[in-house]
Amino acid sequence: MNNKVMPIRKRMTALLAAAAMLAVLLLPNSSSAADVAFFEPLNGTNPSMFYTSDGWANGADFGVGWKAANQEFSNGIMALRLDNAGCPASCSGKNYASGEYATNVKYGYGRVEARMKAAKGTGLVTSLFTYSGAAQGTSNDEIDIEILGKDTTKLETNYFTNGVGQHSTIINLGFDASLDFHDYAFEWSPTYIKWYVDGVLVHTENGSRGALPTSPGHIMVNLWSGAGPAEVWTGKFNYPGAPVRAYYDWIKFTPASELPADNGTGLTAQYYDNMNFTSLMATRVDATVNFNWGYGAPLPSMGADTFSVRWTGKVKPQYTGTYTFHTSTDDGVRLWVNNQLIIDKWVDQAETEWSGSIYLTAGQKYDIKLEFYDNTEDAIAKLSWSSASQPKQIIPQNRLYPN
Ligand SMILES: [Ca+2]
Ligand SMILES: [Ca+2]
Ligand SMILES: [Ca+2]
Repeated sequence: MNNKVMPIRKRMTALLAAAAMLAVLLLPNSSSAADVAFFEPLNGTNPSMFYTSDGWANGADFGVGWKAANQEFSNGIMALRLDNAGCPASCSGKNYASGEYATNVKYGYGRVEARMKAAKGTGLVTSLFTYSGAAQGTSNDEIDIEILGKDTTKLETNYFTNGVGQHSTIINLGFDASLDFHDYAFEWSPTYIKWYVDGVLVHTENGSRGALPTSPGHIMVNLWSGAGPAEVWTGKFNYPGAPVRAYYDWIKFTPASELPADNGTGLTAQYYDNMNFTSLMATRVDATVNFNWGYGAPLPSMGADTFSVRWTGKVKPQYTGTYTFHTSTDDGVRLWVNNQLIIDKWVDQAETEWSGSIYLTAGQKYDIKLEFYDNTEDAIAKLSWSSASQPKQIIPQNRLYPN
């Protein structure tokens, strides 16, 4: 993609202009960086931590004005709604209105994550990003995840350092981000930015394309339509006649101090051509266990039925407490954590979720072993976790170790 238009920067430049008179109102006490983990479940507005953009607009690249009324909460999900109600008169002069939500304070090095479902439609952008604003003597720093509505099977990564961008990369997701919720994350350190989708590392920047950001940023999400110069990038938005929405289940931040010092790479996977762990065909490292092979075979060298897979290695939890591990498999499954068998459903079954719980201590590595077989037809194997502190998600690569 020849995406050399960088509407975010322009938007933010415009934001700065607006902020000149609105900063006190919009971004109270926003100058200090936070190094505190949070998990925001998005059950409702949380003004102690987040602000909702309201009553202003960005620059010419944006077809929307921000309105608090365009943020909705229902059943633990936040929707940002793009519509044309009252526009342009009550939409800051724009043809459309939409929603934006951002942390009150800035966050430094660490991992920014959200579970979200993107809006589909040419011209739309669904985002998760950090934004520093200008500091004394510098311009904006920014790290982006953007899903363009014109092709929701792709993700665009980007970063800006002192206002300098041109670091865009297009990632093929392998799914349609507008159909289901998925986990999106980026991890920011002095030496790299790593982007993750459903826990799997999909892109790394190490500064070779230009210095990495150094300024802490607000963690932000928004839905907007491109306008003017941005249409080269977003495509031209035509309002479909009804509101469109981007959905967010949760937003999470983990400071670098609470991330694994040794980022995990996944689990060791042994693929067997029989259901009983005989006839080993391949050994490899799988970043996560999140497979739906359908009626197909996991490897070209194997049959599509009567096979088994054993994943082994270590898992390192972020939190101390009782973790629940969830398997979703077709067919049989057994899971050991810390050498305790916590799921034992070694039977033919259509895709079924099972769970088992165990108490774990943050930062410790525990043995984990997952066994799986497919008899006939569909073959599915997924491994998730959850806890009081941990939103349910596919166990991410950075917390799995092959040995
Ligand atoms: Ca939620
Ligand atoms: Ca099969
Ligand atoms: Ca099956």
